[in-house]
Amino acid sequence: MANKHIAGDSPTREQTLDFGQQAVPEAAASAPAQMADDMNEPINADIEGDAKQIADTQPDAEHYDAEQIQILEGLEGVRRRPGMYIGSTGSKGLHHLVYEIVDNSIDETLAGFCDTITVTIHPDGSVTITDNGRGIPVDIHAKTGKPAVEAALTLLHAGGKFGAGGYKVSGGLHGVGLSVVNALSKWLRVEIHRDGKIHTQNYSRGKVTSELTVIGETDHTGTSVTFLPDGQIFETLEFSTEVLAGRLRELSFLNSNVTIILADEREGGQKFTWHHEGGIADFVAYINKNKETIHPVLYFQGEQDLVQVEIALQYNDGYAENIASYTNNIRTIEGGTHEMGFKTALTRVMNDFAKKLNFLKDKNAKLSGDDVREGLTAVISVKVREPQFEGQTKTKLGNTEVKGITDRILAEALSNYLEENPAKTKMIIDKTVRAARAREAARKARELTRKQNVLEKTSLPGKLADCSVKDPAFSELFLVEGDSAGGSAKQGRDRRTQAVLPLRGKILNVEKARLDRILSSEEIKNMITAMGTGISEDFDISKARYHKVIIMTDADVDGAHIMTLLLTFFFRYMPELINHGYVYVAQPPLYGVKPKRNNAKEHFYLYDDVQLDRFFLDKKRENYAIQRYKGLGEMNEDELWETTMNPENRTLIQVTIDDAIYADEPFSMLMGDQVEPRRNFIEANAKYVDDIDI
Ligand code: 0RA
Repeated sequence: MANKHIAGDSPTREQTLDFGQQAVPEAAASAPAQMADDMNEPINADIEGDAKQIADTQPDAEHYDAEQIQILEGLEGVRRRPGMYIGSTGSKGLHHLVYEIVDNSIDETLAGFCDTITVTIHPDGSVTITDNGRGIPVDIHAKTGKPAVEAALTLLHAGGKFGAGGYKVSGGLHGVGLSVVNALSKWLRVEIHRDGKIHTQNYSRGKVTSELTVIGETDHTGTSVTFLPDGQIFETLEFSTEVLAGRLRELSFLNSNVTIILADEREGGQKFTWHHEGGIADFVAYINKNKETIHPVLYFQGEQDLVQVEIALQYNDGYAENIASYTNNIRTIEGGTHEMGFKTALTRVMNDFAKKLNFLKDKNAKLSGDDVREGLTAVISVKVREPQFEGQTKTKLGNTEVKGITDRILAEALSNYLEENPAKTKMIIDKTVRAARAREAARKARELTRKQNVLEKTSLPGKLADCSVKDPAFSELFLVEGDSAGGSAKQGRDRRTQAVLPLRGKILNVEKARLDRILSSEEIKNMITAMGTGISEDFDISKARYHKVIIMTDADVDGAHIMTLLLTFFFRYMPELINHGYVYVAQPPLYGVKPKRNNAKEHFYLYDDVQLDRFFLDKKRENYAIQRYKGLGEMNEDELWETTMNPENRTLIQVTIDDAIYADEPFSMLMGDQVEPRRNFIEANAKYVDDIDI
């Protein structure tokens, strides 16, 4: 499974089909996708805060590092280096501000004091987060002599509830969230209902602009924070309902006792309410909603040594594995000890039952981990007091004790369930045994392909027009829809660096076939051989013959379909190719525009209607000849080169996987059996298509 995640800002959602693609200028596109942003860099929040403390710790050259200087400088440091605290100053960082405040409210939920959180996007671009928790304390904080709320909002170290027990949610910022949001806001207003009174205070760019004041009486408790992100800091100030909804919905699944409301008060904005009594069991049902499932969602929970474990799982009749794990509500993309415990227990229990029920005739036969996870959708959510996050993107749980605890809790509960539900157990075990057989067949098929390649030595497919340079870093492979466009591409390309492989018609729908059948498809075999990487378990990124694989299809429904099929194939069987930033989508223009006057040499290529309208803002339409391209095949080789292939002019969209479980959604939706969601999705996303004929 695609389990890695490429950092960076949210993709421009307007661009073609939404798989989390990013339009990148060519210069940026040639660098490998940047992994791991620095938002998870540990910020040493345990330093008790002030200059004195740091001075006491004998600052040698090594310890007196940038982070400590940041804390000395306080919120000025946050404003100077915002990326260190919120990852980026683009769209992703902007939305992170909201999550920081919401995390504090969720802490109140986890502590048992808050059951409703409302996020409101106002027309002026500010956002309010309201909760009905205890309210941020307003009494004077002994150490600083300031009201606790003011300390929390103006001192970098003072935000969290350190030592207060409970499970801290904020993974990246260790409770400094409130002050960081304050530092990065043009203005911020906090309103606290507590001890029968309404208290309020205002700030600007991290500094107090009005003292804490009582403005009225109240009969309830809670906190409301309103802030306007600072235009001096952020490149974009526009909140996306879709992006916020994704995280808030996720939080409502992970915390079954809270109701989360998102109200977009901007023009045409919508209002959403999420409450999932079923928690992560509902989450699994949601992920599987477009799939044929073979039993109801199973939900297990347990606690040991203050580690709380919740697991929900359900098999569907497909072949993909979808496991999402969380620690203290933070998605652990890289997995870790909770996932390891889950997988170990699942494999062991399934093997026990397969043996006991005589499904494994051969005494030595065994189900592998992949076998028991085929078609499995699972969500694992653990709550840990002192989470240790490791790995490249600090999204891998490191606490060793969690492995055994998760293993024990799942093994016991799952065994009980299987014991008590023999009919369902038979269906599940039968599926895993069939997976094992198919995997064996696929292994043989792969071996055969490999042997054939070795035997045939000149193994590159005949349809491939290869490039002459051998360095993959400078080599590009165009996968082109249809033989006619493929012909033009072969003629028009830069033969030194650009290879072309035409693909005829529609490639096999990999969502509905297992690897052995997929490997019998000629188009797919050609592609794998041309790429050089191998596939699935044999995949080896270091063997990639091209560091850019560019899908070039028409901007119509057929083209979108072929593109989806190809992306699905990469996503399922070569996810590393996407994670390394090697996969791109070419953007052929929709219009060619030329001045009508004689001898006019210049011409312009425009990629959508918006660009066309902009082009004519200061020009007269009647002076220009506008050509609307219907497909790649309609362009001659020079046009195809100029508009779509020439690195100096072209626009490529880099394909990224922001989040595997959600990335999976459009794939199964488009490729799966149910027609209705597919049509809705295409209609919603393929805006540029005139003639939708689904
Ligand atoms: C510190 C201590 C307590 C609550 C909070 C902070 C708190 C912070 C935020 C931020 C948004 N909503 C919030 N709600 C609460 C505990 C106070 C007590 O013991 O009564």
